[in-house]
Parts: sequence; structure tokens; C-alpha cells
Amino acid sequence: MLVFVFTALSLLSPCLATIPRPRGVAISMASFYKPDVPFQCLDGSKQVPFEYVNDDYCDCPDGSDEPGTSACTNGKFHCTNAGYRPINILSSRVNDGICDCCDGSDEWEGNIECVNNCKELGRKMREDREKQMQLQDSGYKVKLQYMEEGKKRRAEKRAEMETLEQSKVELEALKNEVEARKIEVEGPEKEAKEKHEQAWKEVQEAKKAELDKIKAETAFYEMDENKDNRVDLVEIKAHAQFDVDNNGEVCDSEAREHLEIGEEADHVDLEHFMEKVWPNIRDFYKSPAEQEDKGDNQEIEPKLPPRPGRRYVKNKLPMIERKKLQMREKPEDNMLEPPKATSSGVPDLVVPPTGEEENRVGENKTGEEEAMPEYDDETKQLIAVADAARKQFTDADNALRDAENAIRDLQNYLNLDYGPNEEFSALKGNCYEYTDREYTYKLCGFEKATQRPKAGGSETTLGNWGKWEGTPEDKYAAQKYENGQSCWNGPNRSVKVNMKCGLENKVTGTSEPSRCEYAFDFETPARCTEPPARASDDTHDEL
Ligand code: MAN
Repeated sequence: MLVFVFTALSLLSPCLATIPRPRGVAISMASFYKPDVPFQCLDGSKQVPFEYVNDDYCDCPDGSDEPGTSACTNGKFHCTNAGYRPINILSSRVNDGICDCCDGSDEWEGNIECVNNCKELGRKMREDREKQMQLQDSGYKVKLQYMEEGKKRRAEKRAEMETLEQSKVELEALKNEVEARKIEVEGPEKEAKEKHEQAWKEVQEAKKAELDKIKAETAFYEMDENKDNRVDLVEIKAHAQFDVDNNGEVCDSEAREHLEIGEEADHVDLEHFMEKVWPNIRDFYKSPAEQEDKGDNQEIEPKLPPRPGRRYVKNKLPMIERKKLQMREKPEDNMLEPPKATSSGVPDLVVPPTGEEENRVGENKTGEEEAMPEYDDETKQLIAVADAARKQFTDADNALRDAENAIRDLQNYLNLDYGPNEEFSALKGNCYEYTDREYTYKLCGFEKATQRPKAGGSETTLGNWGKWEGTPEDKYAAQKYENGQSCWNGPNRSVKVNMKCGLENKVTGTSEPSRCEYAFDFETPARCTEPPARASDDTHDEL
């Protein structure tokens, strides 16, 4: 209380500066050093005669009896520093040959001549203070704008959110409605399409069956070399492809097995062939022409026993050519001529399909499946209706999704703490760069911080927005960006952004105080405070 009274008085009345006091004692403490009464050590531990004060011998445990000498190791010397800032220095610095006080009062023995530069320092201090005041002043004006804009933005986002929440409800209802309609019209569409596809499948299967029948008949007549409308044991034995054990000849048992006949029979007719033989051999049967294409005949034919009626020369023609030849030749001239339709119902169909005919039975020229014919008009109409319903559903679904995404974005914005008056919202969505010797650093407000090597290379994420991390008294003094890319053998990268008042938003410095832990200095008007009313002089000096 007493200290306060003296301090207050000293500010109010410059004449108090002339109060007599021992060397090294502040005006505010002068009353404790009264020459006419014994000195009470300031810690209250003992009393000593006043003559003991500054007698260069330490009497008080707290060193208070030697304020102007270096006798006590724990004593304090008060520099008045008139015109500048008064300070207390350690007693050990008194008369140590170094000027510690700007008024030079600590070197009173005269071992060194100190220049009194307190006035100059005072002037500089006042100029700096003035600059600071101006900075705070101008920055605060910008901050007021930020606050206004930030509050407006929050209000707009809230309103937008309410509208979107409302349209979300409507969009959900619309989506359900068009979904129901879609399901309703997709049923008949599916049914009609399946009907059409089933019919097409049946046609295809019929064509395949027809082709298979032709192939079987062709095979039969190809094998029936003596043209007696039967395939005999001898004839089947002439086909090396039935040599199951691969011993170079088709033996009786192999031939019978393929013909599905017992010991008592030695031939099959067309009907038996189609029903029993063809299903067994259709997958591997090769016509003479096919065998020829692969050069198989060269291997097979020398092994065949010469038999009357065999015409190898004709067999070497491609099958289609051979059939054409057969059609031209007179029956009596040609043992290979296919028989006319017989009582067994063998038609003129034995000629294998030409390219055109193959198309007719389900394959196009490239051997691919023939395309399904267009849907009939009624099905087309059902598809059109279903397509329209599907489009309506997709549109409604997309609109709902867009609304949900927009709501999420708004929620993210509104969840952030932009300062007590929304002043930091000015940093949201903006990025600030700073380049040092090695890297370009980037800070995107409330999002992330990155680092990019100047020499080129990929960007490293140093951290994503985490939290405010100032002091308990000043929460908004620093931001923390955390969980950046992991550091080899170290922590995930993180950045502390120290924020102070400045006229514009900018990163003014970066450092890496510990490996992968970065510190950015950031200036922003959002950190400026309303300057207090200017006092004419608040240097608290002891003029
Ligand atoms: C990179 C940079 C540096 C960091 C090292 C750690 O070179 O991100 O800042 O110290 O990785 O290995």
C-alpha cells in the first residue's frame, strides 16, 4: 500500500524526485530509509543503525542495507534513469566497470565514464510506442470490418442452413416418390424385355440346333465314304481322331465305342449316328477339310489302308468346294455325291452352310453372336417410360446428395471458432505463403499448412487445422495445425502459428524449433486490440 502511495505521488509530483534518499534506492522506497531512525531490514529480520546503510558491509540477510554498493550478493541497485525507464539491477553490477543504467548511476566510483543516454532511449521508446499505437489503431479498424463481415457470414450461413434443411426434407419426399414410380414402371419394362429376350434366345437355340443337325449330317456323310448311307466300322477306323490310346491306329474297340455299337453290329445308320454318336464326338470331330487346314492329313493319310472307293484327291479340297463339286457332278460319276432325300428324311441339307447361311443361323461374319433385334414398339414405349422415371430418380437423388453435401460444408463452417467476434473468419478459405532459404511454406486458414522445397519436389502436409492453442488468458494467440505427414523416425508433423497484430494477413517467419515441429509467425488485423486512450506520458520515469 505504502509503495503504491509513493509511486502514485511520484507520478503526480515531479518535486518528489528531489527527496533525499540513499544511493540505489527508488523514490518509492525512500521512506524506508530515514536518516534519523535505525534502519529496519526490508524483510523485517533486524534493525541496524542508519549509518550501516551503504557502508559497504552487508548486514541484512535480504541485502536491503546496501542498495548502492556491491557488498550484498543478493542486493538490488535502483537506476533512476530519468527520461527513460527506471530499472533494478543486481548489486554485483555496481561499479563493475560496465554501464548498466542509462544514466550511468551504477558506476559512481568513476572507474569508467558512462554517457547518460536515457533521454535518447526515452525518445526512441516513445516513438516505438507511438508506432505500436498507430498499428493497433489501424489494425483495429480492419478488425472491426472483419468482425462485421464474420458475423454477417455466420448469419448468412445459418440462414442458408435452415433453407437447405427444409429443402432436404422436401427432396427426401420427392426422392421417395420418384423411386416408387421408378419401381412401378420398371416391373412391366423388365417383363417385356425378358419376354423379348427369351423369344430371341429360343430363336438362337433353334438356329444352333439346326446348325448342329447340319454339322452332324455333314459329318455322317463325310464319314460314309462308300456312300451306302451307313457309317461302317472300317470307315470310322479311317479317322485318326478316334485313336483314343494314340497308338497309331483306330482299333475295333475304339471304333465300336465311338459308334456306340456292340460286337454283333458293324455299322450305324444316320438316325443312330445323330442320336448316339454325334453327341459324343461333336466337340472334337474335325471334318477332312479342317484336318487338312492343320496339316493333319499329311500325318493321317499315309497310315490309311488303301481301300476301294476312297478318293483322297477330292478330300484334299476345302469342304465347301468339295460340296459344290458334289452338287455339279453326276451321281454316277461321283462316289461322294450326297444322296437325295430318302425315306429316313435326309434332306438336301448336307451342304454345309456358306458364309451367308452361317449368318442366318446366329453368327455374323466375324463369328460373333448375332445382335438381338430391336424391341417391339410396345416394349420400347415401356423402356422410354422407365428411362424417364430413372432419370427423375437420379436427378432427385443427386439434388438430395448436393443438399446434404452443402449442409455438411455449412456445418463444418459453423462448427469452427472464428474468435469472440468472428474476426478470424477472414482467414478461412485464404492461403498465405512464405519462402525461406529452402522451402515455400503455405498456411491455408483453418485448413492446413504445407511445405514445398524451393528446388522443386512434392508438397508435404505439415498439419491440418486442429485447435486454438494460445495461453489460458489469451486463447487466440496461437493456432495449432496437427497430424501432418509423418516424419521419418519421428512424430507426425505439426505447426504452431503464433499470431500477432499486423496491418495485413501474412506469414512473417517460419522455423522448425524441433524436428518436424514447425512454428509460423503470422500477422493479422484480427489480433489488434482497441488502443487505450493515449496518456500524454506514461513512461513512469522518475523525472
Ligand atoms: C523434410 C522436411 C524437413 C524435415 C525433414 C525430416 O526434409 O519436412 O522440414 O525436418 O523432412 O526428415
